[in-house]
Amino acid sequence: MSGKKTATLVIPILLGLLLTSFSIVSTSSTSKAFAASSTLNSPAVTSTTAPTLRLPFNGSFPIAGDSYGCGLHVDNPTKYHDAYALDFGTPDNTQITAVAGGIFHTGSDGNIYYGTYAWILHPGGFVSVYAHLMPGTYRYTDGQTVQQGWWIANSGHSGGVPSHLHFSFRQNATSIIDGVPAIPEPMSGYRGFKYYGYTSARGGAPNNCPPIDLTTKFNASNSMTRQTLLAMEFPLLGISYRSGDNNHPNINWDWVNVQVYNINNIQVANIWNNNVYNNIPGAFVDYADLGPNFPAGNYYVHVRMNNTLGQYVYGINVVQGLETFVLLNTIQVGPTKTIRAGDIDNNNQLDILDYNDLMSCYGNKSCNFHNQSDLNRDGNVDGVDYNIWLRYYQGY
Ligand SMILES: [Ca+2]
Ligand SMILES: [Ca+2]
Ligand SMILES: [Zn+2]
Repeated sequence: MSGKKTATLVIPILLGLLLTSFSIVSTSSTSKAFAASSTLNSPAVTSTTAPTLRLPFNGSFPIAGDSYGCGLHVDNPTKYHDAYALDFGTPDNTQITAVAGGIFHTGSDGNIYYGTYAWILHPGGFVSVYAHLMPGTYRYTDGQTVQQGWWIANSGHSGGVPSHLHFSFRQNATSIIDGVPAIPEPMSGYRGFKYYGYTSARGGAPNNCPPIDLTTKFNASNSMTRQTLLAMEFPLLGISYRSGDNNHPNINWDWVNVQVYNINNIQVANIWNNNVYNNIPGAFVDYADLGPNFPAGNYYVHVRMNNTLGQYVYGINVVQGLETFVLLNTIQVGPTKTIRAGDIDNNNQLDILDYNDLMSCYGNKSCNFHNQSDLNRDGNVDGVDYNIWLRYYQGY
């Protein structure tokens, strides 16, 4: 797709930002061929016990409006481990059911504001929590084994709250008082219940806290697929809900390649996918499907999106049948991974050739790389894109 390029430096006169130095890098032409379909090599490892979750009730209910991720379900590991808690709008005395099999426990709080609650310890170090239950409706006693979908208690409004079910899920847990928050998705096949808000896994940033969707109902008898997902958010400079940024990119999707490696450095998945811009996190979002039988364990990935440099992310604990969040770097610049776009010729190097490509399009001149050079995706290649490119080039 791209022809040979010459390393000619076009000097811009723009906006007071100056290029300080360039190292001239010679590049060989690389193939830009990519497939739109997913491919997955079967990992030669046996499957492990892990939850594929079912919604914690019978019937069909929406998310409740009385709490939302922007502050109420705080990501505080010493407190509730409830960063990804969900509130469901269940009227009093709705049948509450086990999201997966395990050992049933009861509880009633003094100071954790759960009211009457139940929790279940699941195989593999998972705990599910069901709070604000109707007192006196437990159907099992401490230590009894329950299976997925069994009716464990009735919903209520204990703990001084409006009627709803507060549900949370934790991993690396042995009881109600330890573990870390886990995203309870997919659950009855659903994902994307809501944006979980103010959590470290999503950058810890205040977000725009949009009104929550109170109308979509989630049906517990929806078919459950045993699907293991890698969730990723790709934030790009100049594109977000923040003022001054473009929140309506004119090309609102892009391709992503995710290569998954096990601890022996063997590639176990190589997935080509599309991400889509979502203006709630203000980032391009992708869910890469690892298939139905992907073994739980520790992996690392190499992630690359069109126009961005590939990067490695280590220490990803994949749970079979759940969504695992691959921490890239969300809306705020964080101490972790940083997306670096601006690789306009898409050869996985950020250098003078990309700069020249952008300059060849500058001012919407006729060129070969207009869309790739329009870094904030507003249709124009101008000083905004030039400045964004410089920030990427300099590593912000
Ligand atoms: Ca390049
Ligand atoms: Ca632009
Ligand atoms: Zn809640």
